[in-house]
Amino acid sequence: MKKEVKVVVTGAAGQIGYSLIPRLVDGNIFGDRVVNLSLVEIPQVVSKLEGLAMELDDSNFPNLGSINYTDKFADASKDADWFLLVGSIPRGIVYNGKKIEERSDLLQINGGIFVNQGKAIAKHGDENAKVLVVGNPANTNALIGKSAGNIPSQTWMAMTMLDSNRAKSMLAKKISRNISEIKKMIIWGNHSPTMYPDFENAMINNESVANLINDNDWITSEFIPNVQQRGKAVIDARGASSATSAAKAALDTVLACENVTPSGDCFSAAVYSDGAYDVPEGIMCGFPLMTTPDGEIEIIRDLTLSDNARSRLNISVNELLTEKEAVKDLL
Ligand code: NAX
Repeated sequence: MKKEVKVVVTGAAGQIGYSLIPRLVDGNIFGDRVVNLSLVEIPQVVSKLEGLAMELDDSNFPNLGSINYTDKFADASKDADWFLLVGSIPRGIVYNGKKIEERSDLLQINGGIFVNQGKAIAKHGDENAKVLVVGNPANTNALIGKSAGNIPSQTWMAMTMLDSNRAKSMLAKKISRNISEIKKMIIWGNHSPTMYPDFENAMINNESVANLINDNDWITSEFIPNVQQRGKAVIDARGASSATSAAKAALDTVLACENVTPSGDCFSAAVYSDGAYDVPEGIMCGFPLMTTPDGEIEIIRDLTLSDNARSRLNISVNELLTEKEAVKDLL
């Protein structure tokens, strides 16, 4: 294993970035390795990163290596091991004189950004680089980025860990168990309100969580919709989208990829579909994943989906196919 790790974070001056970046260098994610940070922002904002760099220095993190900040993604990408692509243009802002309200406009604008980032990662990133897309629409942004470069040894993912963490929290509260006991909490499909949080494969000590709950009404009328709509609920309550929990989920994803997955567990992220579970090839879909002893990220293929789960997954897959169609000129 390398003694140093280089991590690129885009959207570094945003609210997720502020919670995420210090925790990348606190020793909990990369252990003893020195963490070199390459922080990326748009030109209008990049100077603010000087303040963040000052705060990182002042925090006395023993594992903090170099800090660079730039508005040039390709420069930031050189030999990077990890890319946390948080930055994207949110819905509702005025961009090039037009208010961005439609999901299709959002897909196009962010898609253009992810084409360039995908090319730069393929050209300049480490050949085994891992890429986690957080910026929405995360699955389709990741598909665009991966398609632009397409280096098979680099791993592209879109984040669904926050949805998985939210689901675990709701299940643990319902059955008064500690959250750490819940294993195999899989999010299938798109990171959107069509996602399917799979309560049927979730386990506690080899017991099915679904059996322990034994309350189908709660599952269908509270658990599934509340996981699917949790992002909106946080926005309604806080007046801003999830930030510290999103940062924690990004860190949890990195940690899951950096460590061999314990037997009997898996982690959630969207990866490129190769036809597993009959999901059409060529979309970024949420699957159950494991990290192998040689550091590969693989889909766990031996789980069972009930008819109900399958029909919910199909809805999300169809949404991903529609999104793919909307950006086909970028692929
Ligand atoms: P903020 O608006 O606070 O920050 C985003 C930052 O990205 C801004 O500083 C902006 O200047 C920068 N940026 C935009 N385009 C960029 C580019 N091309 N290169 C570099 N930087 C760029 O948003 P924040 O709350 O931090 O959220 C960031 C993204 O995460 C949003 O797209 C949001 O929708 C998404 N989320 C995804 C989640 C997930 O589970 N996948 C959950 C949380 C969050 O909603």
